[in-house]
Amino acid sequence: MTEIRHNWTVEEILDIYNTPLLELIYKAQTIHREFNDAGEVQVSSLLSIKTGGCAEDCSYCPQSARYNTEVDVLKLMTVPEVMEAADKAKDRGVSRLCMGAAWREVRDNSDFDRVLEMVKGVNEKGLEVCCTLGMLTENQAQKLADAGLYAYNHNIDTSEDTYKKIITTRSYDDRLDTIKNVRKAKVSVCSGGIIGLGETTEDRVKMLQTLSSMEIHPESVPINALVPVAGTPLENQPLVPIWDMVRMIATTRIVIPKTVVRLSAGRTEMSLEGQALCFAAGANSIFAGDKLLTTPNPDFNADMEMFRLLGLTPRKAFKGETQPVSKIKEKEIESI
Ligand code: SAM
Ligand code: DTB
Ligand code: SF4
Repeated sequence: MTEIRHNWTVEEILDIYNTPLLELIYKAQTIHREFNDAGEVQVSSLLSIKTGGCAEDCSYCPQSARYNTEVDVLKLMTVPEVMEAADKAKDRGVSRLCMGAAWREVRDNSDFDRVLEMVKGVNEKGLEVCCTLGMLTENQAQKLADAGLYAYNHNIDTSEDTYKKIITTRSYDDRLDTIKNVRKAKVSVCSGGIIGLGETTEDRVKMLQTLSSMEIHPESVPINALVPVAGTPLENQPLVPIWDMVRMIATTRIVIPKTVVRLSAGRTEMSLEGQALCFAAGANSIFAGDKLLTTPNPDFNADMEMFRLLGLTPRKAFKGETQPVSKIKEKEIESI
């Protein structure tokens, strides 16, 4: 039985990342099978409920108000609009709806009240509800939990050092504080990052070291390949080689064995064979639907055909990612 560790060192993780590729995939797949059902893939749908005009300066993001991109600034969607999108996602057999807002942080105003209504409505439809709304206080996290929020996405993106170069309007600690607030509210944590920002292998490994050293591992870890968007400071970044994506996914699987590893942004640039290698390396989730937040994603039917080819099946909602959050011992929460 492989032990779940919270004390991985950067050196150990670096050694894993640099293992000969086929051996790395074998190790990751072996660990994946020990902890998870390797034939099952969790499918989430993304919905941008508040698009563009964000106050932050994240260098990768087309939604920052500071960059001249083609993203239109839109107001917060209405509750009926969101309910319609949720019905569509449910009809497609998606188990989770992730609602994203281009906000620096949540404010206690009528927009937040509306988001709480959205969370309640989507939850009542039997879908797992996820939100990604920027920074949260403990109280806001609790309100979301009370409304029926299942998971909160808040990425740490890269290493602390590189974070400072990519974003100047908030700190790594701000990110970690929000994750703690989400934990305290007993909401499932989704936190990962982006590769292809110009970071080194060591930065990638340091990000995984931070995630794996959390007292309770994130229940899901999205690994995004940068989608370089015209108008952003990172528009000319070269595309991430598929081999880096495979290594990153395999390493995540090995150091955080029970988590749902999400093969996230960047799939439109990946071949089916490349994605198959990512699943072999332990990825067990995707975002499906023709759009991510503002950039394209593979066609939904093409993804279902990929599942058929690879013999993968979408996971049902509420199957329990790792440990149901409600069962996390009070003691563990208090010690965070
Ligand atoms: N504003 C909230 C926040 O920053 O947490 C939520 C939305 S934000 C768009 C969610 C995540 O999308 C970011 O943390 C980042 O990891 C990812 N992301 C944004 N732009 C991206 C891009 N061009 N390529 C890949 N991932 C991207
Ligand atoms: C995550 O890690 N990736 C998703 C989701 N969490 C919110 C977002 C990817 C965004 C890609 C750029 C865009 O479409 O705007
Ligand atoms: Fe705003 Fe989130 Fe984009 Fe940063 S990543 S600019 S916080 S929407």
